Amino acid sequence: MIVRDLATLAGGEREVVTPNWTSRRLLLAADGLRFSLHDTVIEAGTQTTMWYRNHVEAVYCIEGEGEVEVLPDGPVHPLRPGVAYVLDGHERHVLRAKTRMRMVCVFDPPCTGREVHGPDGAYPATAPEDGSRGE
Ligand code: 9YT
Repeated sequence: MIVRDLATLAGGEREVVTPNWTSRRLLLAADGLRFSLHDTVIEAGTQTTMWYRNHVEAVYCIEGEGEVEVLPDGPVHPLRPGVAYVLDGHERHVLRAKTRMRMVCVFDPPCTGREVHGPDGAYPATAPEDGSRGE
């Protein structure tokens, strides 16, 4: 069994801070699972364009209000606590946070730890082909 407490992650290796969001990565590739689990805070008033070409991401809103728009032509889905979306088609999208939002995110394959978005909005492909655990 793995037990991890969000309260212990602040300021450590498992917390990634960007201007638009802060991701607390509860489970990573090094934990040996087929997914990673993140508790992500999105700053109020931000707009972030993303494109997870190398991952499937599921996002569950537990705090705040905003919207996600599928690019280039929509649709736009309102987000509030209780709403989940899954980018099972690797959709390019933009996330707009009306208020500070808190999202629980699951990535398959698992993130290795320090990922931030590249210029195309993607995280790099992480699946190690050398049998290592990705860290
Ligand atoms: C909702 C979303 O995709 N935010 C960007 C950060 C990402 N969820 C992460 O790495 O935790």
